[in-house]
Amino acid sequence: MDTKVQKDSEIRQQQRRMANAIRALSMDAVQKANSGHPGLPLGMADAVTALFTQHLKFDAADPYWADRDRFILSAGHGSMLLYSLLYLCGYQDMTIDEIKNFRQLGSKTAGHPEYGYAAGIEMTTGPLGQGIATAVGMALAEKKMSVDFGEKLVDHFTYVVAGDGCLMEGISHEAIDLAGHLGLSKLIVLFDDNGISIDGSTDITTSIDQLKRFEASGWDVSYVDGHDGIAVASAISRAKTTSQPSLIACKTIIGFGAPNKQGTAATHGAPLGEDEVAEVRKTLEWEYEPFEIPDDCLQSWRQAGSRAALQRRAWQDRLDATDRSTRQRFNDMVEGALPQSMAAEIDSLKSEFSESLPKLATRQSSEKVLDRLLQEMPSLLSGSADLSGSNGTRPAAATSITGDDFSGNYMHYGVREHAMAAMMNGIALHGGYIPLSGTFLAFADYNRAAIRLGALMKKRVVHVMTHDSIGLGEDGPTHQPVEHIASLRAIPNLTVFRPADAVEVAEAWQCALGQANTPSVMCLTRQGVPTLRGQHERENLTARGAYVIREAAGKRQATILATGSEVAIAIEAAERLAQIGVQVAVVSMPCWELFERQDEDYQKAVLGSGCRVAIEAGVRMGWDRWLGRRGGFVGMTGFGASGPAGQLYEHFNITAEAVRDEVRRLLQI
Ligand SMILES: Cc1ncc(C[n+]2csc(CCOP(=O)(O)OP(=O)(O)O)c2C)c(N)n1
Ligand SMILES: [Mg+2]
Repeated sequence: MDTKVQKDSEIRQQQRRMANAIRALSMDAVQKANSGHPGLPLGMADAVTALFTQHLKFDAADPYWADRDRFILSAGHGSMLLYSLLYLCGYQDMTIDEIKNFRQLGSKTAGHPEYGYAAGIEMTTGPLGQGIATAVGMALAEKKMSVDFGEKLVDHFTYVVAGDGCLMEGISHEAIDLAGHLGLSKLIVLFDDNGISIDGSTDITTSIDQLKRFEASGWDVSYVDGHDGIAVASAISRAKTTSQPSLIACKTIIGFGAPNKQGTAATHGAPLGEDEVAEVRKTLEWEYEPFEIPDDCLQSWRQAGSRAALQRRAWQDRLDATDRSTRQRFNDMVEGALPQSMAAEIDSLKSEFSESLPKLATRQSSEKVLDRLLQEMPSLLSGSADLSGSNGTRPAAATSITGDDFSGNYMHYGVREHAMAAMMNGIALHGGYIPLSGTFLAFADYNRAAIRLGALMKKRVVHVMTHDSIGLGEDGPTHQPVEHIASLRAIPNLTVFRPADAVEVAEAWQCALGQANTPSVMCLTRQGVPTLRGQHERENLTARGAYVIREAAGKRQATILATGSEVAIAIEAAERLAQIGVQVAVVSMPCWELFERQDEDYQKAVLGSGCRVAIEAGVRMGWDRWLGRRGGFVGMTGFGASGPAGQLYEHFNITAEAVRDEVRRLLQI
């Protein structure tokens, strides 16, 4: 044997043994938990061993190093692959006990990787397709950050492991199309090309040529034997040099090493069984006890985990040597700090609005607010899914990002709401930028999967959703949201804002940007609304969630609760009631979730003890909790219709008269 062949064979043996450590931990953990997915970790062990031991730039001792490569397990069901890697590489959070507690309550090793549970889990995955789309956002953030700060500070790759399922999901198409268009060359996807999903062979559901699909989207593509670590490593080496994002299809056998089950869907999502686990040990010549990793193998892995320690220190030196103001800006952006000037900007906008009393659509006042904020905050990254003008997310201060120039602060996401929302999560997860972007509220369901994940991961992302009711008029029922606000309010850890006027819009932006651990939805009107807050107040009243915007002249007999464009109608109703001697207060409720956080005394004082009527141009669902025992509701009970907005409000009886009559009915007067 010549020396090269001999060396290759030694490397192969060592890499296979390291990969087998992943296989053993994964199958043993799944077996012990008596649930989980061994197929993917067994199948992809060789490929990820090549990635983690030869390419991935990370230091297990400093898992949050800003310039680390990101690794996203888009196929989240294969979570034991990630947990094994983190343990083997020496991440402190991931102990062998955590591995033994796979899928148990309170462990860091949840069924699917959960962001925030352990360092090294870069995002929550499980809903297929989300990982790859989110990774595109991370790669975009990396690219922009490296343009803004230079490659000395920012120069890392984003790696993804995606399976057949992730690539079948429609969201993957939006994401790969945009990644190819922007030429995000530091995005590298390892496709676990095993031809198996839960129902069996993928032959039964697809005959697509993934390489051609990616190629047509502007990607560099290659195809390797996923069990040949050397081939995978060299494919990655090559992928790193291209000017396009890269797909490396790794042909693998699901459940590799399980002699009776490999290559079948039986290994996808069930324990292999004690007998088969014993057979795997024989096949792989892995003679160790469950959860036992021999010292030599563990040491090789730990070395891989600290491979980049010197690189990290050199990076730290470069950061330390950077001029003070750039360094400060870099650190602030990575930490997500807001400039101190933001509060003053919001205050001055509020004061201007209160003085000039504009009659603007809230999407327009939002545009004015964003114009100011984008100038003040280099960390804001705005955008829209092809509705820039409609959403008001592209004010004069915005400049577009293109494939040739990433210095701008505005992303044209194209008509890709699913991927846009996922990418926004990726931008927030990467750190550096605070993403905000828009579409119509009626299409919020397209974003919903990612909004939910963002809420679960506690990331600051602002979804601007305009045309927020029948008030949009002639575009008709397909475009008129009815149930959307209610359904968004149902998502935990999501704040849904529906500001009533320009002043509340400015306040809502301050609230949304001020919450580092919560995504927000900004529901904004297409139609003009009057400015109701004519008296400038420094306090951010929207931060209370709800407040009395018009007090009753005498003893309060009833309370009208309203949001957004219906607050003005509520005030009109209150005035009509006052004319007939009925004293009611009007409460503006721009954000239920923030109101929930107020103490009981405040809530009681705002809601009043008498009867209540709510008005919102949406469905009633959810409102009863604020209405108490005697409550009425004025809103929608079905889909909208096409017609001028004013006529629609009359047609659906969302009027001051309807509110007045409802109050009279409840008060029996
Ligand atoms: C959006 C979504 N739909 C369905 C599922 C349920 N599910 C989990 S894994 C899987 C099959 C995935 O196949 P593949 O990606 O090829 O994984 P492999 O079986 O090769 O490990 C399905 C349908 C999911 N997790 N997310
Ligand atoms: Mg598969």
